[in-house]
Amino acid sequence: MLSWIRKNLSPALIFFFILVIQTNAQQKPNIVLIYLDDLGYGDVSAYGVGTLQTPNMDRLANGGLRFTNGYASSATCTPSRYALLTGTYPWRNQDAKILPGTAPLIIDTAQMTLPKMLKEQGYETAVIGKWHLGLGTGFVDWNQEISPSPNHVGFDHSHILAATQDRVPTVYIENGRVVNLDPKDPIQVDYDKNFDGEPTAISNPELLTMKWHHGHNNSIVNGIPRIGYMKGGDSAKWSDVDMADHFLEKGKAYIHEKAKSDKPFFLFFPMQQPHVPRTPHPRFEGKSGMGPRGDVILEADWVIGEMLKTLEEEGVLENTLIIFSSDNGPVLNDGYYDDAVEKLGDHTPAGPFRGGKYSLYEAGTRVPFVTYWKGIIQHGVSDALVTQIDLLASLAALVGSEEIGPDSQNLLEVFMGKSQKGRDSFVLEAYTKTALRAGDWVMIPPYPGPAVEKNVNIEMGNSPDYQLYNLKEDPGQKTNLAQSNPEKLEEMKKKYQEIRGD
Ligand code: NG6
Ligand code: CA
Repeated sequence: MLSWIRKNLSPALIFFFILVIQTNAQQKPNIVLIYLDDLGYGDVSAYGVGTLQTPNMDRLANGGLRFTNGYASSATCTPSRYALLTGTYPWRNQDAKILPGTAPLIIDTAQMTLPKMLKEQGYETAVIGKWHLGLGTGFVDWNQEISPSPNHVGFDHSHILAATQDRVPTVYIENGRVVNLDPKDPIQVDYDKNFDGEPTAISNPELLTMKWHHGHNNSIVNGIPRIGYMKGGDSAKWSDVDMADHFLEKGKAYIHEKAKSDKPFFLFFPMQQPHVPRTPHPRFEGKSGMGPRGDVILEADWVIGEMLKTLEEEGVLENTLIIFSSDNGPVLNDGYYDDAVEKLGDHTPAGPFRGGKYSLYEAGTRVPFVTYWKGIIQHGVSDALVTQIDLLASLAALVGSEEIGPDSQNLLEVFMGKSQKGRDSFVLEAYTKTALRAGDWVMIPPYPGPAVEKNVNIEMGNSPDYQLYNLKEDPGQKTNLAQSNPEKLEEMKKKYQEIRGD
């Protein structure tokens, strides 16, 4: 046989065959991206700052690589998700801001995305959870197939909530179709005006089981007042307290099915906790002693544990890279009276950082960030500067693609724990304002607006003056060095302008 091969095939051809055999043998890992909503740096006990205990998040953080300088691109949801999936700074896209439930899809269907890149490399792809990147192209008819949807930007399968748990429509959408919709009770959604005769939090406060604090006084669903007006679609409405179980069941079913496939899979699992309204299943009610915010974090932690168990049961945990992070920093009162402030106790959701969700200060964007791959990534802590924007180029490098995305950097070696050399710099975004992190420094340009957003009680980072902080010496951003270190300030201003290009 061997001599036949030598006689009849050229050495080049033999080399080619060996290569083909080798490439097939190197199986690409599954990738599971667990992405929480408003979870703070200090909400994960492995980060060692808060008092809430999150054993399953810790299992990832302590068994994998825990980043202390890991950033969401933004201090709010939509822009962070946009950057994560496209590898593009969200401030390059004016539409990448908190979207209503009726907003059109803000990812161009021609644009490269993380799931598209993985699909090109042989992956099966799915998103199960919160979307909040818009749907359709303009007016959406929720009673027909909604297009474009996640299925048009790289996901083979999608089972989502359109925007946020506090925004209508309060229904699940699978592959562009509202689930359990009765055609005789069509859904209508409007963000400007109510439908005649429909109760709202203002007209019928007696129907409320949760009180609104600011915003959130439009349609009432399951006793909870929402943002936006909705009529019809009763049979399709989700149950808030069952949402965690619902997405878990869908996530588990996906893993069970795809673990048997010979293709690798990518599961984007964006969870709704601890975003408002915080509606823990009764199993978790009162469990944290911190009110619903703490309870839903424990619920999310349990869900993550169940997802890990499912990967183990299927025997694929060793061949699965898990990435765990959050879309922005923490907020306590985000529009409902739910005891988040009153029952916080000693817990510190923002960790050692200043600000929170919506803020240019660190707690807005510095989030829990973990890479975990059993048997491959050695456990440890990395202080390298990494951002979610870098996942596109880095995962591309992992699976043999050359896609990079405009602003994404290939930090694969860093994510795998083989290098400590992260990014040099990064322009973070908060509520359409931006600031520069470079090395140990951060520079926040002057912005008008209140220093503290009263409703949420968060320092926004607005100031008439330039702000400059050395985060290594002063992680809490207490001492503004703009006056005392003018050279550094100039250097940072220059770099910021270079990146922003304006
Ligand atoms: C704000 C909401 C807040 C939350 C946020 C989006 C009000 C007053 N506040 O406009 O409750 O829904 O949008 O959060 O309506 S995010 O995490 O999806 O960006
Ligand atoms: Ca969020």
